[in-house]
Amino acid sequence: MFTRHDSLRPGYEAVIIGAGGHGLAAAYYLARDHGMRDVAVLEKGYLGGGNTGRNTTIIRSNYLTPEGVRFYDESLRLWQDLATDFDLNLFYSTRGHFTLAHTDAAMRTMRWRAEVNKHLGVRSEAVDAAFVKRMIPMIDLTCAGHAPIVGALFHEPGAIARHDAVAWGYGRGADRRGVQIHQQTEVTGIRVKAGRVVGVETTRGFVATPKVLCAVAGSTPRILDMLGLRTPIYVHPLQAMVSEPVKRWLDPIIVSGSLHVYVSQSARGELVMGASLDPYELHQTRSTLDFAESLSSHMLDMFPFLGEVKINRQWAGLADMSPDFAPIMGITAVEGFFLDAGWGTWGFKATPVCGKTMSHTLATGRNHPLIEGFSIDRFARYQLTGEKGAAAVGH
Ligand code: FAD
Ligand code: PYC
Repeated sequence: MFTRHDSLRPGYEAVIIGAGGHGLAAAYYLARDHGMRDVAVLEKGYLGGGNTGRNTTIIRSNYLTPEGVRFYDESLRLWQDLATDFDLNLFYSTRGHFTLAHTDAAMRTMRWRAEVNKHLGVRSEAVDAAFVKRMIPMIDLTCAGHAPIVGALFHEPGAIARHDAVAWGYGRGADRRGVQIHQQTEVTGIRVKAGRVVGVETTRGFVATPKVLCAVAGSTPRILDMLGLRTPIYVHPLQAMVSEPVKRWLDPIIVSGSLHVYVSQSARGELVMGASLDPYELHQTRSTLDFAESLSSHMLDMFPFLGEVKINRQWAGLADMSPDFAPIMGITAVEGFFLDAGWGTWGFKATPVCGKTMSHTLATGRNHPLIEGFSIDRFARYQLTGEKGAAAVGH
C-alpha cells in the first residue's frame, strides 16, 4: 500500500514524529488541504503499531465540557466521509453507546452530560433501567446483586470502526500525495537554535526541518525531555482483551464506570472488552492475569450466560494521561515544535479532527480555534478542561 523510500532526504518542510493515526492524519490533511507535500512521517516501529492498533475503537461525542463536545462532534462528522475519501472499508458501524449508571450520583452526571450534549446538538439522552433492558435484553439489570443498574446515558451516534484500516487509509492517502513515511526510523534528538527547531536526529542520521509535530502518545515525555519541555502527562498501561467469536447478540456499546468494564461486539463476533488503567505508572506493554480476572468477573456480573466463552487475546498500550483528561495540543514555547498529546484512553475517535486541526496549526503557525481549550498553557493558568466524568471508563 505504501511507497518504499530507501533513504531520507536531507531536509523536509515538516517532520511528523509517529505514524499512528494522529501523525498520519496530520500528514494527510497537510498534503490534501494545505498543499504541504514535502513532509516526512518518522516511525520507530511500524505504521499503526502503537495505540492506534491497540485500541478498542469506540467513537462518540458524548463528552462533558463544551470544548470537548464540539471537538469530538466535529470528529464524528469527519468520520462519516472517511471511507469514501480513502476508498477503503473502515467497517464504521453505528451501534449506540450506553454509559450505565448504578447510583443516583452517577445518574446525575448522566443527566448533566445529556444536557450539555443536547445544548450543542449532540444526540444523548438520560434513560431509565427499563429502556436499557429493552435495548440490551441479555443484560442482568441487578448485576448479580452487586450494583443494580438504575439508568444510563444513551448516545445514539456511538460507533466502532476498524482501527488499523484507519491508519492504512490515512497513510496511503498521504503517501499518494507525496508524503514520505519512514518506518523503523526513531527520532533520538531534536535540534533547536535560538529557540527555534532546526531539525531532528534519527537512527538514520540528521534531518533538517523548521517544523516538527510530536504525535507519539505514550512516548511523549521522552520526546519532550529532548527539548527540556514539561507537561503534566503521566504514562499508564491500558489493557484490553478479546473473546473468541460468538453469534451476534450485542448491538450497542456498553460502558460501566462502576464495574470498570466496557464491551462491544465486532463484525467478526468477538467481544472487545476493556477496563480502567493499570493503577501505576509504567512504560511497558505487558498483560496481567489480574486484569483478565477482574474484567471477566465484572462482565459476568452483567452477562452471566458468558461463563463458557473463551478469551482469545490480551494486550496493552501506553496511555499518555493528562490531569484533566483532555488533550494537550498546539504550539509550544519552542518555535516550530507542535504537540498532539495527552490522548490517554480517548484519542482514537479524535483521529480525523486531530489531523484537521493539527495540520492547520502546523501550516499557519496558529492554534486552530477548535483546540484553544487544549493548549499547554492552561495548566499554568489553572484553567483546566475537566473531562474526567466523560473521558472513558472510571479511571
Ligand atoms: P499512537 O498510535 O500510539 O502512535 C504513536 C507512534 O509514535 C507509535 O507508532 C510509536 O511507535 C511512535 N513513536 C514513539 N516514539 C517515537 C520516536 N522517538 N520516533 C519515532 N516514532 C516514535 N481511544 C478511543 O477514542 N476509543 C477507544 O475505545 C480507545 N480504547 C483504547 C484501548 C486501549 C487498550 C488503548 C491502549 C487506548 C485506547 N484508546 C481509545 C486511546 C487511543 O488508542 C489513543 O489515544 C490513540 O490511538 C493515539 O493515537 P496516536 O496516533 O496519537 O498514537
Ligand atoms: O474513549 O470511549 C472511549 C474509550 C472507551 C474505552 C477506552 N476508551
